[in-house]
Amino acid sequence: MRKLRWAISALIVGLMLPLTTAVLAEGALVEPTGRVVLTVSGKIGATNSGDTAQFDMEMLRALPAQSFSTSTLWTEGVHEFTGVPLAVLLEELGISGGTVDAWAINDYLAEFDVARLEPDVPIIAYAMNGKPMPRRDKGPLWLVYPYDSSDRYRTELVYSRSVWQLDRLEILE
Ligand SMILES: Nc1nc2c(c(=O)[nH]1)N[C@H]1C(S)=C(S)[C@@H](COP(=O)(O)O)O[C@H]1N2
Ligand SMILES: [Mo]
Repeated sequence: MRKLRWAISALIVGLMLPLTTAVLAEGALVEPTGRVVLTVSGKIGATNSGDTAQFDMEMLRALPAQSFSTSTLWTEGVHEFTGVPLAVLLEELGISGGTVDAWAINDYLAEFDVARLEPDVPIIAYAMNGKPMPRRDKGPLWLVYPYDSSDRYRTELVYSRSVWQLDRLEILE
């Protein structure tokens, strides 16, 4: 009985661990130690650098990850993409509504309505086939949808939101 209870507690803790991420330490965002790949600004509830939240790869990898395999308009064949769902990252920062502007290195911009985001889609992909993506292959961060899984992911709007070389998110009202 003791053992069973211990096993159940261990199971519960095990299930909860992925929810309490290593990124938020006691409600405060940890600081990046590696190269900053993503900066979130605007109406955010957690910061680690002035008014912004900065992420290095390690911090992104510490968040709950999602993977799927799909072809894309911009790559050959089917590849596995891994990343943190945009909705998950926003939730970590205490963002539950408003608009998100996603900016690329070249100042390309796409807009998202937070309330209409799916929980797992799109992902901020940081790996393709388990490997980091260099800039020339649309990395290091690329907003990717599972295009092959449904025709609702094969629309011009979704394509236009597939921001590669993503480096900034701005949270607006
Ligand atoms: N960084 C970045 N991502 C981007 C774009 C861009 O110009 N820069 N174009 C978007 C748009 S509007 C579409 S339809 C698709 C396809 O762009 P393409 O016409 O260059 O293939 O990528 C999207 N992601
Ligand atoms: Mo487009």
